[in-house]
Amino acid sequence: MIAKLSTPRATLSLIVLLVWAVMVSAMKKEDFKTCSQSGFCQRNRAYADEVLSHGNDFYSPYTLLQDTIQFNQDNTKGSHIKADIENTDTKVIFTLDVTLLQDNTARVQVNEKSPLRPRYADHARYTLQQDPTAVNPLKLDKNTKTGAVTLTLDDSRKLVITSQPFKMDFMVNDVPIISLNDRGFFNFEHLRTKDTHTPKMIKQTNSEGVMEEKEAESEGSMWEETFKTWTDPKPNGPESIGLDISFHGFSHVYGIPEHASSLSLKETRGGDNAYTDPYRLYNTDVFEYALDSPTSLYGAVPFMIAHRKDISAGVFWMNPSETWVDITKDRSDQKNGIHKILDFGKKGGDGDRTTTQTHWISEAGVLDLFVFFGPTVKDVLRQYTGLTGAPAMPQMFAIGYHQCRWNYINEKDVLDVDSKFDDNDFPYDVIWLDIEYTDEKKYFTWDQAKFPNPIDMEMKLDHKGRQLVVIIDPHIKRAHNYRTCDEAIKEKHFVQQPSGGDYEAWCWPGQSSWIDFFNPNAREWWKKQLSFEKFDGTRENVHLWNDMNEPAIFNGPEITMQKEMIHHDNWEHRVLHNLYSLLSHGTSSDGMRERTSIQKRPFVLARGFYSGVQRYGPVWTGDNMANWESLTYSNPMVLTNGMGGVPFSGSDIPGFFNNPSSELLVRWYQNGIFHPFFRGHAHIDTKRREPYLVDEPYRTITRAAIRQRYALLPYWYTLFYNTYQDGTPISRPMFVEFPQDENLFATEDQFMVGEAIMVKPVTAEGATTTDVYFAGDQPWYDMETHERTLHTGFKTVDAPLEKIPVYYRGGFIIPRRERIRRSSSAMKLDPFTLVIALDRKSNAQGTLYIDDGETYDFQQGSYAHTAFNYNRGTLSCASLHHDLNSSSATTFAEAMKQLRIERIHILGIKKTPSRIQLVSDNNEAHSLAFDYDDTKASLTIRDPAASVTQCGWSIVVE
Ligand code: NBV
Repeated sequence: MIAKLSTPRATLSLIVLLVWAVMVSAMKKEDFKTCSQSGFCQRNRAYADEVLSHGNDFYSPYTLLQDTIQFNQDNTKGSHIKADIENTDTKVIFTLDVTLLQDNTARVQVNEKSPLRPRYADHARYTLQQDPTAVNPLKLDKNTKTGAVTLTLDDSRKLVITSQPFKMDFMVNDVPIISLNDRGFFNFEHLRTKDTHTPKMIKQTNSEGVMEEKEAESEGSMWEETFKTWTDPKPNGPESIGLDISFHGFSHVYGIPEHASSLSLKETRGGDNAYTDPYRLYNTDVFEYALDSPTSLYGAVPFMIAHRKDISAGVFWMNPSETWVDITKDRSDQKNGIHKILDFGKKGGDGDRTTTQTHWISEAGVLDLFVFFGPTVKDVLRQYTGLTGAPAMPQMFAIGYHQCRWNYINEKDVLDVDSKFDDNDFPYDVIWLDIEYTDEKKYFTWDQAKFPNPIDMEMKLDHKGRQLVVIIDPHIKRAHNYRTCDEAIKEKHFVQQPSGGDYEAWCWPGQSSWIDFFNPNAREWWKKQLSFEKFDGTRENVHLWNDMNEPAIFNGPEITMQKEMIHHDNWEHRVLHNLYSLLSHGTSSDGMRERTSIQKRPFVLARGFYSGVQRYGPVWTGDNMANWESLTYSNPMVLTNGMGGVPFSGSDIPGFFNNPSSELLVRWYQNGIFHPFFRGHAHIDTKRREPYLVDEPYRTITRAAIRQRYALLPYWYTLFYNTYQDGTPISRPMFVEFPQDENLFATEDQFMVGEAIMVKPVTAEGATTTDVYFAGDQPWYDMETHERTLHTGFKTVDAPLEKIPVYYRGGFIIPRRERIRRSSSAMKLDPFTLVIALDRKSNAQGTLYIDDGETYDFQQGSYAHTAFNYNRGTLSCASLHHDLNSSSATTFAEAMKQLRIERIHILGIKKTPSRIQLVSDNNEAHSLAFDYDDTKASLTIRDPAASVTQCGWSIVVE
């Protein structure tokens, strides 16, 4: 590498890289805070310990003041229950505001009534898609004796607010499923000044046996905090919020990405195989991140789902400051008497007796919590994405294969790689440029020597229907005569230091400043930078990648921004850290959409993320390693993203750092084709590893895997449309489809893609067999051989290198496109193959969604959404269009009517049919050719030529 870097500029790059590498390669877990090193986390854990040490004698000091309770009913705006809460120890008053929202959701907000200065409460404006719609309770009761307030949502759901001590129970059929402050950990640190603060003292016996009083350890971190060489001045003193949330009768909780941890979250304070630290949510760039760890990573979504056989529920702790979540499991919770009421004895086993207790701790802001009643996992995800926004519908190319590397070095390199995909018959859609394409990491510029004619290069790609993604990071090089920097300085678009002046620190370009995405002017300006006029050398087939947006800062504490830095409106970085990622991503995504007169659905990949990210684009699991463990963890990580309302994600294939073996490369591709975001990527120091470079037989096997992804694009696209409508993850945990099967509640090495496909990726080196769990009581069909399995439970199946254990689920119809093409755009008019995987009663159903694959016309009705139904030997279809007779629907269906079914496989059909006929809508019938394979009980109907956009026909198998 050194030999190639001969110019002064290249030398600077090398120095930056080396400095960074030296700094971070020494970096281990000890370079990131543990809870005990994070003052507010330590204080809240200590508070919880103290509460627990008092056992049943403890009473939370927070009391709802009964005479302040107000019920503001408004038939248009819904109703609010408002009341004051007093901390009876400190006499500080807080405001409580409880609202019931549409779709079985409740919101609980607590703020200080008269804070010394406002606390940051403006997060909802960025996090939520729009103001939630409040509704009125069916009934409101106030118990005059106890002061308890009961809000009745409907026949089965209630919310009970207890006043002394303050507690809230969310009840289903009169049994609490979720409780707040059940254990009394609620702790709202009011704003104060150092002069008026009375430190907490503890009594201790000194070495001479004399009792003395000294300041509690927790006092040490209130006004200033040091970590390694960093001192956080904490000008506002303590301002954290802690609350316990119990999930009664639930032994499994999921979500709160991003961690390299298990799907079913682990305990963090004692218990089997427990972590010792809470799960942390604080966007950070952790070099060579550890697996099986609760340490924070690039993204933070404080949303958790609890699931048990009969019900699922969830909570969203809407707070963008640094947050920690402790999880413990109480295996003998009898407190609420729920075990007497619920019928646990039967099949549930011990799992159901467990209450998962969580403790949420945020550094600043206000308490703003949503509770989702479910009752299914899919309901909870719909309720959450109903608030934080529907996952964006991507362009079709976005779900094809992406080829990335740090870096394709020049135009020739890009075009060479592009043509080698064709020469080797590998389909792909997008090629990517990492940071080296720029002139000295000055974003929005090109290195003229390496990329003299980017537009030409892009046109050549476009000619083949392919796209280019370029990286743009949120740090801007401090350089003279660099327009972007000059303008940002002049117009004050950078984050500021507390003492005034632009914040400056060290990142890829050397000395840099960070765009303040909280400043509306900076956002508008940033969007303009993405326009064709400003971003020279880009055209319509160029898309975006926002890396390092945690934000990552080489010489910042924990590789990020000092918390005392100042954003627009004078807010400290501390109060909004995790939102920075969301705003940078969102602004780029808006800018990309606005740059064409006919708006296209933007494609922007980001690394840092926060709740609401699903509105803007995909994320990935960051800088993983090319090893088997990282491949294994890519599955719970992607599944957890889905459970966190972030359906569009994937991992770097086949591992970012280091060189993979050919076997690992193959297995990673075979796994990666079943993750929504499908991209190959590599660190600059690794050997070239485009999938066509690997030796035989690996090359052929990898090609087959990528082709399998392309064949299933119609199914994937339909799933993306489904998640756009209701937030259901695309690659989803098994239990989402089989919610009653407790064997699956912690399953993370096998998953569903949609409702109809089950994958058991092979993630072990040298494996030639694997154990697959066949769930439910319907048949499964091997995707490759079409062989049927009627087995229920575990079964060992052959899984030699060329085999991906993947199965169609009986009862479903899966649309495919089987013509081999070089990219998704070339498949646009290809006919479909339908796979009809029959259930035990010989029925099946499925859907297909089609639109133009790029614009927003689908929102005006230009799409076809077709339901296929195979019942008693007849296949028919019907439109699911929301406005079937609208002109946009009929025009689209007419224009696309040539999209036909060219083949049908019916799997699990017991005997050879005597005749198969296509009956058209005017009742004309003609016979269709077919083949029947009695060893596999599978039938193939040849070229029925039925339209997928215009129904009315039926295919009758006699
Ligand atoms: O831009 C360089 C890399 C990028 O390839 C990778 O995907 C990002 O996650 N980037 C991080 C910067 C530093 C990598 C060590």
